[in-house]
Amino acid sequence: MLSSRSRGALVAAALTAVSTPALAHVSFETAQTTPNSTFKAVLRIPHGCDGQPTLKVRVRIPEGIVAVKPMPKAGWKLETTKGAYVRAYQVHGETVSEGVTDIVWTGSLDDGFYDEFVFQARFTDAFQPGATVYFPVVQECEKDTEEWVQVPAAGEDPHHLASPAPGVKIVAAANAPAAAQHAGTLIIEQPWSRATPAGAKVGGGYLRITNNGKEPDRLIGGSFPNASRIEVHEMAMEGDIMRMKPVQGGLEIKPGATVELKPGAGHLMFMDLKQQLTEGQTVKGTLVFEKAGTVNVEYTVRGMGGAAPAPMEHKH
Ligand SMILES: [Cu+2]
Repeated sequence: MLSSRSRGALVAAALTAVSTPALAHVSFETAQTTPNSTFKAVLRIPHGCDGQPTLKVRVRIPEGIVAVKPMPKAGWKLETTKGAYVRAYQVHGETVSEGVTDIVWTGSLDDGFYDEFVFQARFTDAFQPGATVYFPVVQECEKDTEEWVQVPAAGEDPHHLASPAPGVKIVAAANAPAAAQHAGTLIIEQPWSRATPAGAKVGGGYLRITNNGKEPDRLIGGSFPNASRIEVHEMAMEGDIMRMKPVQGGLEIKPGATVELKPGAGHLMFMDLKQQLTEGQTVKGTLVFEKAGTVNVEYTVRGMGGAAPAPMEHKH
């Protein structure tokens, strides 16, 4: 059955030479992720049903997507349905076999307005790079219902569908991340570094550290080949300027917390680098924690990218 909006879209397409139906579809702001990663899904609702306001937005969670947490939205009632998964999944070393299967937001969104509905979800390794995961979405309006549930057949262009389900494409991690490493109560994930320009004296180190213990631990240093030392840096405002500076007494990882060292935030600094870091390289180093002790890590060197913290502006 052709919904009223689809008929409207066909009329619109007939009237205008430049038809961009994809823009009018329900879609995700970011439409790709990697297996075994947590994804922030931002569902975009661009219009109501043929002029009517949207009163409900329902999202069906496909099998293989776990640890779903919708974000509450001011003015909207939020409900979830939970159920058993078809099979069990491993998430951070724990087995999960049930969780959210449906999310429903109830409120009102005028046809003339646009809004976004957010949830967090973990993509398990049930999906391989190249696959697209479709989330059926039903938009209920005063009289009509828009069902964004169509899934393209193999080889079919999803843009040709009238009401495609929004999808998220699975891509391989830029560089296959090393398996999570356990050190005492700490889990260390995805150490990486950035390629450095020729002659650069410093490099950055990034990773994620989770403390599953009951006591805080502190990252106090480490070693890196061809660097005279490692510093743990944080970003801090100095007047109007954001600068990096060494963290006094080491970086605390509180019990239950995950600390992400990343560009533009806290990071490791490899000082007095004597060798350039090149993309694709892996470099072995160590991290030293107050309680967990010395941990061997292997950094994957990624491309220089655009938004690196400016290491040349260092003040030491
Ligand atoms: Cu720094």
